Amino acid sequence: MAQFQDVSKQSALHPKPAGLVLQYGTAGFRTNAKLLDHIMFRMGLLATLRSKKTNATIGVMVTASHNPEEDNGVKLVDPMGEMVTPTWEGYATQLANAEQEDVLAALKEIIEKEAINMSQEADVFIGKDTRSSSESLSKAVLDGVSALGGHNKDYGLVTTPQLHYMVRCQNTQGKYGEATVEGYYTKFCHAFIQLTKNASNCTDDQKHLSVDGANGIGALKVRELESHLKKELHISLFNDGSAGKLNHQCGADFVKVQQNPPTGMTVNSGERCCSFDGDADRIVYYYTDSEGHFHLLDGDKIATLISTFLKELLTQAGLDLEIAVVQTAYANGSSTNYLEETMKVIVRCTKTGVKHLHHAAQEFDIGVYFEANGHGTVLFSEAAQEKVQQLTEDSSGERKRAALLLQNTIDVINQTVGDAISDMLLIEAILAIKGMTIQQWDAMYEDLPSRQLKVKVSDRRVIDTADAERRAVSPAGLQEAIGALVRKYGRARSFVRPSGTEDVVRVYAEADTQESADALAHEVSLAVYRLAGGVGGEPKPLH
Ligand code: 16G
Ligand code: MG
Repeated sequence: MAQFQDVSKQSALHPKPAGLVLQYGTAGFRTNAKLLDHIMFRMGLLATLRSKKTNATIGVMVTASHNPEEDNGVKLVDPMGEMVTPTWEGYATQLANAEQEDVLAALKEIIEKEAINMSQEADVFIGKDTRSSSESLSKAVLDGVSALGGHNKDYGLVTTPQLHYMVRCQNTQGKYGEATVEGYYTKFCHAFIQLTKNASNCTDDQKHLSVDGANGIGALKVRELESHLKKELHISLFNDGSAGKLNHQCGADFVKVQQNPPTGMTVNSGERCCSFDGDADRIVYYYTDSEGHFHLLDGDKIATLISTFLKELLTQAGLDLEIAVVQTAYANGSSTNYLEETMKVIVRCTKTGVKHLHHAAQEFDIGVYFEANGHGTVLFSEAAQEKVQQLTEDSSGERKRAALLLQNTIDVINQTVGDAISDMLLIEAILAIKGMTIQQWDAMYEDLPSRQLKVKVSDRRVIDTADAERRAVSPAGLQEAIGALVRKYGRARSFVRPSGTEDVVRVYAEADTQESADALAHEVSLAVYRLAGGVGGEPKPLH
């Protein structure tokens, strides 16, 4: 077929470095940008096949999120705006690793296995972050799409969640919103303004928020967003990309891991601040108190605020809907305890990675999911959304008010994936409606001090975990060693897991004091080093 000749010709222009092996991991492919040209081309091919297979628009996002500027990456987005399925992740890895002369065979194998009708039309949406390498890498994706005769729409610079949103809008014939950047702002800002209308005694001071844009795409998009907010939110934007380097000592990942404010930002005592990550799918909040202490409000605190708000609204609306919070092993023990014991909501724990949380959240009427690192959103089942909609029509008084608030809350949330912009609008609306300060929000529960470290080992796959990564089942003796160390400290917990994005083993520890959490993390790191084949001379845990 002529189609395949084009693939061969184009593929030769995007050669694979011989012997290079990469894996479609938790967040797609991610590595140094110089190694990714052939991957991008091939993901253009694969997205086109996926589109033919599903008879729907597929998304391809070029970004390496919070990684350094030199890296890049790519992720496929399925028709409803969710992560691509595990089977296709497998195809992505196979196609990416086929040697140059085997690309066509690898492609045909997928076509055959999936019984793809090649005369079916294909549509692919493409987006990219602000990295200097993103421009040419996204062109390579476009080459892949056109080599198989697919149509494309290039959104250019967008956040990852914006691209997910576009894909969903397109495949639901506008039911979810309009598949344009303007449509995105219109939908979310309209819902935000409807929500904050109810916050009559919110002062101008309370409407102020400092945002750290991580010198990335989120900063550009916050600028665009501002004009749609009608002064309901006053944003001071820092790390807007004009001077600093992407993700360098700033952004949500830096703030969460270092437990410090970003550089490049003025953090006035008591003021509400937040940080986005490099592709704006994560957000964390923080402030410093009058003594200069830093207070982080991470994904766990965000999930707690949102689920409390939703639960109150459900009670006021008299709606009997099941609400659950989905977390990972990284969730602070205090948050889990508070949610279960005080809030009385169902709590589920899944493996790290958005797709696992998303999947678990789909099992409830309302599933609030957040990773401690600030990635998260809320999913509402079709039935739940219909019940809320019905109630806005059938009720009056307090019940109607609650139903309307619920409906606007549904509309301010990007249900496709965690979204820093949409999460920020939701959090700001909740604080305004409840007349709550960031200090009051922070005081809902007190985090247990925690520490995260990473250890280099010769092969991190020797670590195998169970029970949503909370227990190490191999290598032999490691879990026992962790257990013995944990017992030395008060209210302590620790687990280890191989990273899905870096060649390291991650260590997490929490305990009743920072000193204990630090000591425990250090001791567990040494145990990993000893039992799992640590490398690099003197065992030195890396931050
Ligand atoms: C990726 C995941 C994130 C997870 C992180 C863990 C997605 C979209 N992103 O960034 O959810 O927390 O990996 O990284 O799934 P790690 O395996 O290196 O600890
Ligand atoms: Mg990200």
